[in-house]
Amino acid sequence: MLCPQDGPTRERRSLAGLWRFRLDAEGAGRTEGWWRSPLAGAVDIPVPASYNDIYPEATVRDHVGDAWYQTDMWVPARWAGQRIVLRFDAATHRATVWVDDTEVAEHEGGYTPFEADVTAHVRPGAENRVTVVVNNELSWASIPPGTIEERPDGRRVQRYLHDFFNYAGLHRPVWLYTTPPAHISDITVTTAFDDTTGVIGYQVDSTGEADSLRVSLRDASGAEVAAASGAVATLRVPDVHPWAPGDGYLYELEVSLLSASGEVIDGYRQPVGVRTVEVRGRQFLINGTPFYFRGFGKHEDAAVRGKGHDDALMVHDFALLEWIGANSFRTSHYPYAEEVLDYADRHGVVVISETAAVGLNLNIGGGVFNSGKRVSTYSPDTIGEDTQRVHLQAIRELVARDKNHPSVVLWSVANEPDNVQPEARDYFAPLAAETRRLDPTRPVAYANALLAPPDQCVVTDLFDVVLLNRYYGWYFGPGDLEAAETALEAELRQWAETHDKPIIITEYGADTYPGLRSIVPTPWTEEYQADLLDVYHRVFDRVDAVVGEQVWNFADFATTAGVFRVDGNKKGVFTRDRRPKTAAFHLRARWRKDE
Ligand code: GCB
Repeated sequence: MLCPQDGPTRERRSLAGLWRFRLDAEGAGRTEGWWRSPLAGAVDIPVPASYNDIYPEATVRDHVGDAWYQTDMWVPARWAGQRIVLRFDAATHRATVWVDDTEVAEHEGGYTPFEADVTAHVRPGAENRVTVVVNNELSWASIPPGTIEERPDGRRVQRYLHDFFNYAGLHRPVWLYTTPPAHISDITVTTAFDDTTGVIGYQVDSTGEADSLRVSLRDASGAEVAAASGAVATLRVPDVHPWAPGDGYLYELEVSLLSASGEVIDGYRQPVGVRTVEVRGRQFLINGTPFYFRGFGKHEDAAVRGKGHDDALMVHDFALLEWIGANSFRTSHYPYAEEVLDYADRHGVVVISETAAVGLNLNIGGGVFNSGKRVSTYSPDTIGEDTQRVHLQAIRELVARDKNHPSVVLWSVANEPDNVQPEARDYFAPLAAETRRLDPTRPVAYANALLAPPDQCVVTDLFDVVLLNRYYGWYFGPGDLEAAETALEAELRQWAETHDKPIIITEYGADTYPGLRSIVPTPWTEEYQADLLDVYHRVFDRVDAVVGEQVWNFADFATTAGVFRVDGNKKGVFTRDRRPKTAAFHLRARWRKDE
């Protein structure tokens, strides 16, 4: 799916700003037709942002149900004759959109874009009303899943099995943009090497009347290095400059749709990073060279804006990643804004791109395990066919959006699902197969929680890489780092012996209250977090199959209140406002030791 872009044949308008907003806990708006007129009793709401923390009422923060957004947009008169598209980069978790009185789009899934051709519904040279109802309810048929508890006093409370706050709203930019009626609708690029020559395959999909198609590949200085014609072809670039970790070198593929007289009907510029990814035995290779992941699981999370995309925060986070010596991160636990992937592409940061399938596990809630007997996760009334159908669609939309990003080297189809029950295999086999069918160029994995030793997990063989989230010394044996070291090493060796696959530790860490200090090992102190990371690192360095370490978490983040949480999850190496804890300096010393 192509991003909106400005260019000689295309123009885009951001609809960012203050919109009208009204909560609708009773769901009255759909029956009363609130899209038909200016929203009564509306307040201002910023877009993009989560709405939850903008106003100081618990009824806003904890709202469950529909929330209405509305704005008026001017469509330039010069756009007459163009194809006009309304695009939402994200509406969490589902939305219905109207232009004036007409419904133009409906979308399920809170972290991938959707759009509608609104040419027939807008009036160029006039003001048009856009109304969006965003719904934040989680169910067994949503990704992520959840349930709603009806309280005797009439309140509805959202319950979920994941450990981050259920922020909702229009989290990412909203665009109104044009393409010509005949236009380029999709581009798929694959890259390989033939010795030092880059081999770039492309496929262009287009819609409408055009005579031919031309592509030109330019290097970063703008010089043409290869050209071809036709919708599908291969380009060869001698002495190619590869995209590599730490070297975000990008070429640009300019695609032109031509009329019979050679006039450009539509043009699109697609950045291209030439790189390969391969899993060979217990190695993860980028451009044929073993790669070791250093970095974090992150969240899109900040004060006030919640999960709202913010360029200032994004650039700051990347600067902190560089400062600390990280070369990678995982988009835990949902696809991040595409701006983040563009940035990672341009700066050579490696990304594990994850779907929003988190909490598919009734035996664990956000890292905290149920005590006692295991319950059945997979059943017609819980994680079942409906969940799987929505999950498959989430994978399709993720791959469609991220397939051309060189920074993305691995798909993670889920975080910590139940991987022990036999039904897990029936649930995951089609997902792994579909991900590979959609993208044969990248390995596929899921992040595994400590529920099953390698011989009891029923899905590992379906995947290419073992991603492990481990909390020895925290949830298991809190305070006992000696026991943690022994147990971690024993388990990692068992994984390495049972499966001939690379292992990335995608989570390890400890909640840490900034400023709490202690001489003796004491959970929640800054020293304990730093010591725990040091212990894990000693073990990683002793086990060859470990090809990566991603600390949980980059920064403290908001989550559901509970006795395990002090004003959010505090496993950040940085605080929520991005100040370093002691552990940050330990990581920097390790990750930048060769500089
Ligand atoms: C996990 C989850 C993550 C939690 C983390 C924790 O295993 O994957 O979402 O936030 O543990 O801190 O408990």
